[in-house]
Amino acid sequence: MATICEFDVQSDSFQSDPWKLYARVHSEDLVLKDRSTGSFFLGRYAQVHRVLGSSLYTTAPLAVRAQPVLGARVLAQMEGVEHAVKRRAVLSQLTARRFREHHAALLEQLVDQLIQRVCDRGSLDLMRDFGSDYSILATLRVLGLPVDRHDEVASWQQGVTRFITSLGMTEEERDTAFESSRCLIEYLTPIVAAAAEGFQQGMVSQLRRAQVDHGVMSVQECVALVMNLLLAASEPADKTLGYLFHHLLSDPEIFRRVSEERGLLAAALEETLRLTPPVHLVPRQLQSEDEVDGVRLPAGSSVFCMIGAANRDPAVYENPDRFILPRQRACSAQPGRGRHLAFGAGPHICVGAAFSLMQLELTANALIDRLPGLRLPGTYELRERGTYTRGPSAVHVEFDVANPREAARVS
Ligand code: 2IO
Repeated sequence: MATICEFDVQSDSFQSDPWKLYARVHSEDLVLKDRSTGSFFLGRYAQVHRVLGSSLYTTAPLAVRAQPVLGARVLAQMEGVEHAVKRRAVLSQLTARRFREHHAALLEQLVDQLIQRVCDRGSLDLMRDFGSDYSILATLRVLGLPVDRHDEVASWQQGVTRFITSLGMTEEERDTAFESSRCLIEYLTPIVAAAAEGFQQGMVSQLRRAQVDHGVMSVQECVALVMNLLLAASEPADKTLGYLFHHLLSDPEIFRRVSEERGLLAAALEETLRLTPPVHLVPRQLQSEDEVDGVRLPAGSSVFCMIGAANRDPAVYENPDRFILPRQRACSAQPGRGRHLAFGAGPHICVGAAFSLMQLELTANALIDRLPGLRLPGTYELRERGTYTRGPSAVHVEFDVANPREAARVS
């Protein structure tokens, strides 16, 4: 039987090191309850897997978190036929074939361009000098959106994401988020409206022309969907890449194996997502009273799934805090067969999961190729930030520069 334990989700101690409390959730079988909001936080794998797969727990929180800043409902708020049809429209744009034929070469080019800027330096911060531009530019390219105003788009996108992933905001922060939202909607609306015309190939055009229900989506619905994709694709991308290289380079033997046998990268990515998922919290609302391992949760409760905790559940993963390559899948008796929950689970499982893995694998491969002798500096220590979404604040790396002058001239 689990025990309720009160905590403060906004406290410095939780935000600076959630892992400590996650471990206690498992060792003491705790259901956490936030002191100021009364929201419940569940962290055991089986609990999270069940909540995400159960219609008792709805995505109603997104009506307050996402809809106001996106201007219409996001995919995860939809159900039944509407959900199936729109999800399929998005999925049809995110296949392995489309990746190979439409996106792989462009993404290679983008990574090349971004590395060009730094490859004569011998050291860089993967987050600041690569990841932040990469995550927005790669997303814009995949969506077929213009890249010329990427800095503004990135900052609007961040404002909107901050609202969606907030755990309490000041009046001023809310105003900034809504201002970002207005700017992003104003920027995207004419692009989306024009996208249906002609025979344009980009993903936004394809979505705009997709037949949903008995017609096409309204411009507003399509803008919301594009914003949904924009932030869901870019917010976790640099964080996952940063963590991947942190884990690989922290153990030079693992990095050597992966560099020599690139087939291992896919497993390294999965293990990265398990051990350090970029999205830590997934919100749900309980429709009618429920019991979780003996603890009664009242109808209407706000419930957060703690992905970072569930992914380290010792009942599912041996040595859960270690990066193990390749990690054997947990026994098949487990719900979800022990697949990590970084992409969620159930009907709203991440629609971009497979595509993002292809994209990140390509990117990691290119980085390893273009930055020979990649390693962490002697004084390296991982620092992270974020509670709802979480990532490294910096990943400083060093690499060999064969002929610095030559490299400088080329760039
Ligand atoms: C956009 C939190 C970055 C999603 C969200 C309102 C819905 C959904 C997620 C992820 C990541 C974002 N939720 N992506 O947790 O699309």
